[in-house]
Amino acid sequence: MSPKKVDYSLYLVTDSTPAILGGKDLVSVVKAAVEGGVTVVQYRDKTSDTAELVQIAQELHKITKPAGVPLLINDRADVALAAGVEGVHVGQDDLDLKTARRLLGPDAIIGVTANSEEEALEASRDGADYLGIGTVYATPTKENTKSIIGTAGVQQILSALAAARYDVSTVCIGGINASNAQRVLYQSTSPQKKLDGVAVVSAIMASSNPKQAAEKLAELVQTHPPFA
Ligand code: TZP
Ligand code: MG
Repeated sequence: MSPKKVDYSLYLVTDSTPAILGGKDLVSVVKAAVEGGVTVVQYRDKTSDTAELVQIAQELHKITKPAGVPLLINDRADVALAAGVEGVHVGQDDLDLKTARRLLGPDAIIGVTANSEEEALEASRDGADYLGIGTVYATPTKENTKSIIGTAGVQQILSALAAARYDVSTVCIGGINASNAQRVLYQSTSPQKKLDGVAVVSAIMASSNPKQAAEKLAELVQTHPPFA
């Protein structure tokens, strides 16, 4: 699949749990984050029922769409379809990529979580638009993750994708914040293939000032030192 024109540089994954969101309102936080410069939003909500998911996705879409920011739904292609958003993000244990593609069509943005070279190569071969590579660093936001691969693991996956000549887009996720975002981008990049961006949950969703947090991260990812 040829790459779609999507800016993955600052990818926000939402979290509605009190531990992250605190007393804040999800829609207001996403609005602030979009104003601050996030380039993709993934609506990730493990507790709402289907009707609520569709309704909240539609609310979020009213914010993201005018800003030109793609909205993707975690796990649920049916919700993405019902809400009319741009795509879906699936993990290894979710709906398989080929089925998601059949449901959503060639123009949808479909991302897949990849923890290893094998998972990354398989998802790329099957037509993922982007890969969410991780977990980079251990994080309380998602405790039941598979192995922590560090930036060296991300780099190894990028090298394997380059060797196989896949031009799939890539972001990495897990424990990324303003103090390590540039280091993650720098250390993860392989000589043959660069990361397209970083994905964060708590660095924006748990912030008392999500707009400012997004602005800071956007500046960091856009100004990280250029490298070959
Ligand atoms: N997938 C791998 S780690 C993670 C997800 C959804 C959570 C990342 O959260 P944070 O707060 O950015 O570390
Ligand atoms: Mg999932």
